[in-house]
Formats: sequence, C-alpha cells, structure tokens
Amino acid sequence: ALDFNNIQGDILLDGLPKRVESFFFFQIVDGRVKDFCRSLKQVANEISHVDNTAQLRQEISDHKAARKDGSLVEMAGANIAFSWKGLQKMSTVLAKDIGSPGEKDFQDGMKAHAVGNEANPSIIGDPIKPGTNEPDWEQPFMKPEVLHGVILVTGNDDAHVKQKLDSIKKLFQFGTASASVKELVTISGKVRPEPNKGHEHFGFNDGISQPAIDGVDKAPQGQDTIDQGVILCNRGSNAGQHPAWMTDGSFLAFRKLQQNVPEFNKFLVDASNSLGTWSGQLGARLIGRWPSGCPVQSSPDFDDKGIAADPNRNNDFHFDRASQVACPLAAHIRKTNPREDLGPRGPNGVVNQFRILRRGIPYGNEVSADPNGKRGLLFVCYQSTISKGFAFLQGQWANDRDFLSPGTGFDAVLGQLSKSEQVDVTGMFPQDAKRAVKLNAVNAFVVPKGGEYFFSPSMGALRGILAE
Ligand code: N7H
Repeated sequence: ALDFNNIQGDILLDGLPKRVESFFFFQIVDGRVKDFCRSLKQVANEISHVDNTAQLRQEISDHKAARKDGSLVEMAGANIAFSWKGLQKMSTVLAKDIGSPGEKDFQDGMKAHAVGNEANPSIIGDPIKPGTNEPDWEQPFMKPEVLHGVILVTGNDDAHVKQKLDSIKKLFQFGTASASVKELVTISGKVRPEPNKGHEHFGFNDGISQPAIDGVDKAPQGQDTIDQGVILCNRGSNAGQHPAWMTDGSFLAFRKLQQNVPEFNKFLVDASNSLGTWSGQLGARLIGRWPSGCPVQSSPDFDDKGIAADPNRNNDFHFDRASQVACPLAAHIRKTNPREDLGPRGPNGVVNQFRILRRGIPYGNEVSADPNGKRGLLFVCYQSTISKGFAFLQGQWANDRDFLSPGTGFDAVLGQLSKSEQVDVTGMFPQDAKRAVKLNAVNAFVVPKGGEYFFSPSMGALRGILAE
C-alpha cells in the first residue's frame, strides 16, 4: 500500500488546493551546496504531503459549510522539485544512476527538446528565436545549466503564499550573505475570477479529465483507472525502473504557455465563416469539449451543461477511430487521450501508460480588465517517466500531422509550426469532415515561453538521502 505521508502533496488526489500559486525557480549557490542539502530536512517540514492535502480538503469543505460568506480557508501548501542539473549539483553519486537510459529526456532537459536539428529531432517543435537555433523563450529557461529547482507554493490568497514562500526561503538563509539559493525568477498564477473560475483563458472548463489512480481514487463513469507506476516511480508497473531513493517520487514537467486570447477568438470567427460552421462550434471541436466541459463526442451540436456538470457523464464517452463526425481526430482532448482509438480500454488499455496528472494554473489578468496584458497557462504535469508523459503527448501525438489517420492535422492548442509551414486540420466541419481548416504560424494562439523537467522526490528522500 502507498504511504501517503511519503508523497509530496501536489501529485496525487486533487493536488494542492490552489487559488493562487507561485513558482520560485532557483539556483543552488556555488560553495553552499552542503548547506542547501542540510536545509532540506527543515524544508521538508514546510512541505505538504498527500495526507496533508486530504486533511486540508476536509478542512476546506468543513469551513465552506460553516462560512456563510463563502470565504476560503486560509492555507498554503508547498512542494519542491529538482532539475537534472540540480540533482547533479547536489550529489554526483545519486545522479549517476536515475534509471537511465529511460530518463534521457529528463537529463537532456526541456530546452534541448524544444528545437531540433537533423542529428537531434525536436520532440516539442517550439518556434526558433530569429537568427538563432534556440527556442524563443524567456529567462531563466534559456539557461537550464543554472536552473536547479523549483519551489511551488499554493494557497487561498497572495498573502498566505508569500508568507509560506518567505518561511521556506529563510531556511535557505535567503537574503543573507550565506544564502544557499539564488532566485532566478518567481512566476505567479491565479485562478480566473467568477464566473470563469475553473476555466482557462480561452474560456474552456479545465481539469475535468484526470485518470484515477489504482488504490487511490474512485474512477467516475467512463474514466480509466491507471496503475500507480504511471505516475509514481518504482510503484506497480514502474517497479525496479529507478534506484530505491526515487521511490514515490514523480517527474514534473513545467511549461509557461502564453495564450493569445483575442487572436484565438478572431481566428474562430474568420475560420468558421470560411468553413461554413459557427465560431462556438469550431472552438468546441478544436478542443473536443464545449466551454462548459461537455464533450463534443456526447453532444456534437450544442453545449449540454447538464452533461458537463455530471461527473458520471462528462467523461463517459467513447471514440470511434473510423469517424470524426462527432469529435475531430485532431481535437486537443482526443490527441492527448485517444481513449479507445488505440485499442480496447480497461486495465491493460494501451493509452493507460501515457496518462499524466495535470496540475496547472492560469496566469495573467482578464482581457476585459487588462487588454494589453499577457496571460496563459502555467502548465504542470506529473508522470513516472518524461518520455511516456509530457514528451510523448507533445511529440508523438499533439505534433503528429497524421495521428490516427493520414492528413488529420495537428493539435491546434499544442502543436507547433515552423514559420513557413501551413497545416490542414480536418474534422472541424461535421457535415464534411474532409473540409480543412488551415493553420499557420500567424495563428499561433499558444506561444511557449519556456519550461523545464524536474523531479519531485518523496518526503523520505528529502529528509534523508538528499539532505545528507
Ligand atoms: Fe490541455 N484548453 O483550454 O484548450 N486541455 N491544454 N494540455 N489537456 C484539456 O478534459 C489546454 C496542455 C491535456 O483525458 C481541456 O479536463 C490549454 C499540454 C490532457 O480527455 C482543455 C493549454 C498538455 C487533457 C485544455 C493546454 C495537455 C487535456 C479539457 C495550453 C500535455 C485531458 C478539460 C495553453 C502535453 C484529455 C479536461 C482527456 C485537456 C486546454 C495544454 C494535455 C479545455 C489552453 C501542454 C492529457
């Protein structure tokens, strides 16, 4: 059985409760590595594990019932994770064997995957910064050699998140001459205000489909239950794949994805006009769900909010690979979880090994309040190996122009285009699935701004081997 006290709190169940979240990206200071590692014992006391999360959730629901004003429980939770460069800095001995060659993707780092060349084809396919061979990203992601780790802190409001982050930074002597961490950048996100709470910036309800974990969650109707080893190192099907100290840890993929909302909305109007459909339907078909979260496979013609609100119906649908009448083959949710398109589902279903737990949060203000501001998604997902999680979904499924059937096109949310390329995406016009919508670099609604792969170790490893 799993020891929930040993697993960091953002990984399982619903992750850490979050209205706001800060990601503190840090470098371990040269000459202070020992101090840094020693501090981890105390840092672990500030970090939330899964048991805590369950307790917090209970508190939140108790308080919700009690508080007439609907105010939130005051709380903050934190987790810590390390990049490959960070692990190497902390312990050359531990870093020698982390389950290679399976973890080559983690060791390469996200930047190396972002843009490819002939010798090393890109997994992600991000646009190149003009005149260079590098992705067009922000710092600190352009300098992965000094990006050693991330502390993520979640909470009900900014004040509690700040307080928690400050107390963790203090344990690393931050702000003094003997600081063992240097801040590279802190990026903050927040849930959108009512009535858009739970929706990402394009307006779609997010976080509806997450796999249930065997022995942890109860799957709602239509949802798959997956092996613990798909998410946790050395558990279930992942047994023996990593050295013992990595047990109960999970790899974290972080991506800062800017969403160009007015451009997306304009594209929907223009493209739906030329296609012969309407913008609402085109948007729903690109995602595979209506804004409420209702799957287009269940209700192709209109947004059925009753289905969206019912956890036993909003995932209870089946794809038929031979058809994209109800849902396009290139729809974002079909690309990232093709369900029975790849074969029978169930305990041994093919897709089960490629599932992830998503824990992202939007960033930026509403378009109405801040028309010139930047906004998007701070995407976070957990998996027991990057090559079967984020890297696989992005590289093998989302980017593939011929996924499931030749010429279907890529995932308009995730797929990346080179400057001169144009991709036809079919299936967006239900009456004639062959009629294509044309996408090129001008329609880049989701612009990658950086990211990195991290490892989120167990509580035991933080208190023990990593702190030594
Ligand atoms: Fe996606 N969106 O609003 O368009 N995503 N996603 N995603 N995504 C999902 O089913 C979105 C991104 C997955 O099991 C929904 O919970 C946006 C990345 C997976 O049926 C919506 C961005 C990756 C699923 C969005 C973004 C994924 C999923 C429907 C970036 C991984 C579940 C809500 C800005 C590589 C599929 C739901 C399933 C669902 C959106 C990024 C993966 C609305 C805007 C980078 C696995």
